[in-house]
Amino acid sequence: MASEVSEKGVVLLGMWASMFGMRARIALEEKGIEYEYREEDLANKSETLLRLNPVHKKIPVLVHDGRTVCESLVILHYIDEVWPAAPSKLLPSDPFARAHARFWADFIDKKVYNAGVNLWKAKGEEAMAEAKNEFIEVMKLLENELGEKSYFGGEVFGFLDIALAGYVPWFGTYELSGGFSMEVELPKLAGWVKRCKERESALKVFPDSEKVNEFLNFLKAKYFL
Ligand code: GS8
Repeated sequence: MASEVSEKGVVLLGMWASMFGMRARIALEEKGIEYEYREEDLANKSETLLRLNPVHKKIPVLVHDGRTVCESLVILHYIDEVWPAAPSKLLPSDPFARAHARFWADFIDKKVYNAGVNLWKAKGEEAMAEAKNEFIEVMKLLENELGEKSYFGGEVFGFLDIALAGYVPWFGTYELSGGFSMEVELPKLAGWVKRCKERESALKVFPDSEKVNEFLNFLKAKYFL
């Protein structure tokens, strides 16, 4: 793949459909940081990826002035600490509020991904009903956390918003797989999704929903059949 990563500036190794990669890209876009984006073929990982993330061998990988940061939430923290002012902090300044945002981001990592995969994999009415209920239950907890706020960060589209935003392009696949509507089941969260999709960062980063559906069908054929 591409040439060596330069010693100066910001480079992100990602994959267009990855919720984790999208988190990092949205954070960079929200902060208005100039960066070079390198698309990885995960079926044929670049030497650069294997060298820069030898532990997990996964994207996203952020390289800043020749130094590497791995893991999407760690990358979000790093971006927020290095570029705190532009245009606002992603994490709240109050330690309690910060711990609270981290708790829910951790909840997303522990619960949302698996609940989504279970929906894609479920076969038969009973398994599907169970997966659907589990997914909605998990998302209801997030919806309660959102409450009446515009964003999880209040008026600021912050750390937790970005942690969940990576999943937004996939929500349509969960709805299609489970035969439910987020608008009906999770109306406040559906409002958040709408606001999220309208953001400039999302318009730049989110792939087309049709392309995501096609990619899911490819994954299903490869892994779930
Ligand atoms: C997860 C990254 C990940 O799973 C994070 O950054 O938050 N906890 C990590 N990346 C996937 C692509 S998205 O499904 C990946 O790089 N997979 C390659 C592989 O597993 O070989």
